[in-house]
Amino acid sequence: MTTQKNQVLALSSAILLAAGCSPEPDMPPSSNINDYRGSASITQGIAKTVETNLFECKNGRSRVAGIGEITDTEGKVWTVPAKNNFVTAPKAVDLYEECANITPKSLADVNEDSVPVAVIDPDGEEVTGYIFADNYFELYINGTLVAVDTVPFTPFNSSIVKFKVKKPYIIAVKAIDWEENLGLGTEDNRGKAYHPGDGGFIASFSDGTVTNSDWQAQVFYTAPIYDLTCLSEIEGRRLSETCTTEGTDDGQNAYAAHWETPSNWMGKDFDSTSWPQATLYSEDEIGVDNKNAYMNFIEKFSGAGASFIWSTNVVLDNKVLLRYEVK
Ligand SMILES: [Ca+2]
Ligand SMILES: [Ca+2]
Ligand SMILES: [Ca+2]
Repeated sequence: MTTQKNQVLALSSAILLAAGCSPEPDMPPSSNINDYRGSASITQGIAKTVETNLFECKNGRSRVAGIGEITDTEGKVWTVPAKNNFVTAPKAVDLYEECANITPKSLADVNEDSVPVAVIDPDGEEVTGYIFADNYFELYINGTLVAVDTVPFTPFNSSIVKFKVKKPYIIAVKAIDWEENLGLGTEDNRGKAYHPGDGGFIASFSDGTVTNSDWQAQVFYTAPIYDLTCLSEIEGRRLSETCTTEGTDDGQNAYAAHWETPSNWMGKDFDSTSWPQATLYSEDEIGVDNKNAYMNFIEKFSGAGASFIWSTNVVLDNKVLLRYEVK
């Protein structure tokens, strides 16, 4: 095995040398920013911090949730990890939120009657929703922003929302996998300064709606990318499944791919037919078994038949928009 591998390495080194290339492992990314031909706008390196921290945990530890801006090669400015309404929007009621000392052991310890009802249709049905996001969500019903997550990054929390609406209606969610290294898609974690964190979103609603593969999920920000040739696009799907972050410590020079967000993406009339179906992820893949914000209410998540959803890459895709029509 080792001998075969050495032969292959020797052969590829010989080919690289013959082609005039260096086989050194620290060679720069094999694709240049100017060679990229996909539909994304590409940035490289760290963003300028424009908001140092959106959230202070008064009761424990939280990761710094900043906002950054970075300019692409055409002069367009991108907000990372994403534009959001955290400061101004109505906050969801916490099911579980350590920083606010809200730590019920189960739903029986939650006063669901105290949750305010967002009225979309006065003669509609009242619906209760249970939401867990890694890391942040904004929930729209028929284009109206009903509530946003109270914790942008960590600690992990969960939320309860209520709204009154008539069927059919559209649920639209902006989901953000937050980042410490703004513009680079990474965080200091697991002994690595540039660890790519993962995302994930799960919800169930009292009218029987659950997150599953019938939802649509489109990505608008992918990072870190170390070799732009790993990005591809097939029939509206923005793919990064062959992208790897293994074997690189050069996180400060990572590329990021950005796509423009349609202004009415959350609206009832928005045409999302080109968006891919959501990809499903297991609880093990998201890593929730040590998270009380999820496990204490699991009856309303996987126990209700809901699945974790995201776009095709739950690690590198950091801003994902979700849509689902409740018929
Ligand atoms: Ca959160
Ligand atoms: Ca990520
Ligand atoms: Ca995350």
